[in-house]
Amino acid sequence: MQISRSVCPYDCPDTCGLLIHSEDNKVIKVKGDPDHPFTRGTLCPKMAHYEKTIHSPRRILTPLIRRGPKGSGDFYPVSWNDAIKLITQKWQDIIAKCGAEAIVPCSYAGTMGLAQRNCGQAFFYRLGASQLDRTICSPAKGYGWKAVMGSTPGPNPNEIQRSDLIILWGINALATNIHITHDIDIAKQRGAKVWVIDTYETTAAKLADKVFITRPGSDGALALGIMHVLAGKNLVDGDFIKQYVQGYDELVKEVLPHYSPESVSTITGLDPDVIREMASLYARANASFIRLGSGLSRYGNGAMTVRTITCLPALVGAWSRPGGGILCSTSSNAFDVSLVTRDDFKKSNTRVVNINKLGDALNELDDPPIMSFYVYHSNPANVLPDQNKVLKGLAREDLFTVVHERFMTDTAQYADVILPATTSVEHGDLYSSYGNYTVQRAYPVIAPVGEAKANWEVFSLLAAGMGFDDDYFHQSVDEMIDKMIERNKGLTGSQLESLKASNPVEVMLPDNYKMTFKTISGKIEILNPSEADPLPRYLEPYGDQAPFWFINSPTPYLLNSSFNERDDLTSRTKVFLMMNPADAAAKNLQDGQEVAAFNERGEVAFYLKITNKVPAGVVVTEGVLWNESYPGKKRSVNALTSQRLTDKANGSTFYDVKVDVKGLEQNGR
Ligand SMILES: Nc1nc2c(c(=O)[nH]1)N[C@H]1C(S)=C(S)[C@@H](COP(=O)(O)OP(=O)(O)OC[C@H]3O[C@@H](n4cnc5c(=O)[nH]c(N)nc54)[C@H](O)[C@@H]3O)O[C@H]1N2
Ligand SMILES: Nc1nc2c(c(=O)[nH]1)N[C@H]1C(S)=C(S)[C@@H](COP(=O)(O)OP(=O)(O)OC[C@H]3O[C@@H](n4cnc5c(=O)[nH]c(N)nc54)[C@H](O)[C@@H]3O)O[C@H]1N2
Ligand code: SF4
Ligand SMILES: [Mo]
Repeated sequence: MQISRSVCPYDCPDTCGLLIHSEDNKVIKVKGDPDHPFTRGTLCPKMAHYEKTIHSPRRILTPLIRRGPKGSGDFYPVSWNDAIKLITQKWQDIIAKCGAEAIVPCSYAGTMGLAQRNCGQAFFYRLGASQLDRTICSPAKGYGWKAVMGSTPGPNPNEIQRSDLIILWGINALATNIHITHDIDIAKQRGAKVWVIDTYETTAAKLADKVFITRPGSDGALALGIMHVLAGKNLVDGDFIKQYVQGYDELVKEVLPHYSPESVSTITGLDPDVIREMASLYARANASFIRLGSGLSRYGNGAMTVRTITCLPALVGAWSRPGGGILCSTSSNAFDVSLVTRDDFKKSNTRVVNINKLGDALNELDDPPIMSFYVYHSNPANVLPDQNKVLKGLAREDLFTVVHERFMTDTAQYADVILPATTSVEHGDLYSSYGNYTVQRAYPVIAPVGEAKANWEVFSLLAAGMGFDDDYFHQSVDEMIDKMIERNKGLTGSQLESLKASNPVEVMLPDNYKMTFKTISGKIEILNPSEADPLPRYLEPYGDQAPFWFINSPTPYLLNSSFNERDDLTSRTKVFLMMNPADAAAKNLQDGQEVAAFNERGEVAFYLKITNKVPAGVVVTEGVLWNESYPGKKRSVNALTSQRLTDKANGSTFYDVKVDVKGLEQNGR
């Protein structure tokens, strides 16, 4: 048996180090790497059995071509040669008739490796295809942070160990960032307190001393209410503000008077005395640390909400002490990804299609209409908002759809051509993280399963088929990774040796990084003159004309729609709709029965779970499952979500959704 180091390729802030145990070209088991500085040898339930994904009987093993009508899932196998020939001929026809912009790529984060994730961009730029604005995740969160902190790096999560008040705000850390629990435990042993601020009592509540339940989309107001009390009672750090903060006086004068605890209470649903208590405990903490999740950024006011919360540590001077601050995300910037994406291949003026609006674009875009859709490491039929529109688009008989996938997802079912994709142990890559500062290189551990090929290999074949002779398309993925490593920023000689050997390497932050504010003024910018709204204020979310907010948050057992191939995991995530007992009683609904959540965009069937963990006026479902897992097997959670965008940065608004709920007769839909 051989043990090889590798990295978890999924879209998760932890980016765990893995030890892959393999024998005879098969992965036998997968363990966490104890030498990884942040994840320290433990894994989540998904990757603890990654071998079940790698060797799943549901893997697609050969290229396939559609035989039945669109969406029927009826395919026959073909050779790679024939598949590539078919695709490139079809594209040449489309380009001749409609121009290359009629071809639209769709990718997001099936793999996070810098080379395999981003290499498709270079190909589609070179082709002159429509560009994709990949803003599905949390660009509004990034925008909010930048508006206050500029390009200041996010703090290392290990700061948590030295904090005495840890606030998990809009993050279910036990699902989406489980390894910070290690740092939280260390802090707790030293007496730290933990708060959870969420829209319902998530599993992370068990880590917390206090749980605060806010109305969806209201957190910006809550932050302003806390600031109102801090300023009013002079609980702020005046010296810090004087030296390091821009715009505190303007905030106090022009904004905070509108956000008394009483007025904020009507927005958030929290008692005014609770808001006062939050402010006084926040001020009293020596080194408060906010770990801000993305949940609250996925609203029509998401960027402004994050911007407002990001101001909080400045008022109490938390940045100046070890363990204090706020972490939105990290970025080591050690590698230059433009070596992979090749922005210089971009043809000027090619149109840009927003990923969140593909539902409309696939059906309605004109001049030229979308005639071909190429999907790789993404599952748009399940993960994009407004599923009914997306599926209607994918069902167009005149749309030529190619899906490069490992499994028969709801997207692959609608393909004209399916190409089999590798898992991360079958290809090489270079990884960095958005939740810590570790970087790592991974080499292939086993040969590709079946005839699977990695993203880079497929783009090389497509480039050859299209007659592109640029040197770029003739290199190997190892050469591309070598180039990124050669041109690294900030790695030492011994770190480079370590990277070569596939060891996890922690990029070091400068000593005074937390107090070096990389903004135009050099200060924390509560007042940012380059913003249309120079000061933060509360904006309302969109909502819908329906009675219940619809929170659709992650489960620990899936990662977006990945891992749906695993019965051992999907059997643990039965698709519940959680509802407060009073709301269920008012609607005469029983625990366990089938219900439908519905709004103007669609209807989805769930099993009802009546629970006090969810407040009145809110319903919750966890996980994005394939359609087959929902009662009725027709639609999944995103049939209810909307294509509307965030206030800034064109982000998704997955949680800014309302629904009504009705009982369903068993099997009587
Ligand atoms: N197990 C697992 N891990 C994952 C993922 C997964 O699907 N499963 N997804 C990965 C990806 S792509 C991402 S981007 C990250 C995202 O991970 P997080 O940053 O944790 O963000 P979300 O999962 O969107 O939402 C987190 C929490 O926000 C809460 N929330 C929703 N609206 C509000 C609000 O208005 N106010 C407050 N205070 N809370 C609110 C939700 O109830 C949820 O508990 O996780 C990654 N990790
Ligand atoms: N309702 C709702 N919807 C959401 C969210 C939510 O919280 N609620 N979260 C949103 C967020 S934050 C995000 S980031 C998006 C994520 O959306 P996506 O990035 O589309 O993520 P996944 O659902 O994980 O789908 C990735 C697919 O890539 C395939 N894959 C994995 N590795 C490879 C590879 O190397 N090559 C190829 N070709 N394929 C590969 C996998 O088999 C999988 O089917 O979803 C969004 N959708
Ligand atoms: S999904 Fe996240 S927690 Fe699980 S192994 Fe991967 S990086 Fe670690
Ligand atoms: Mo995401």
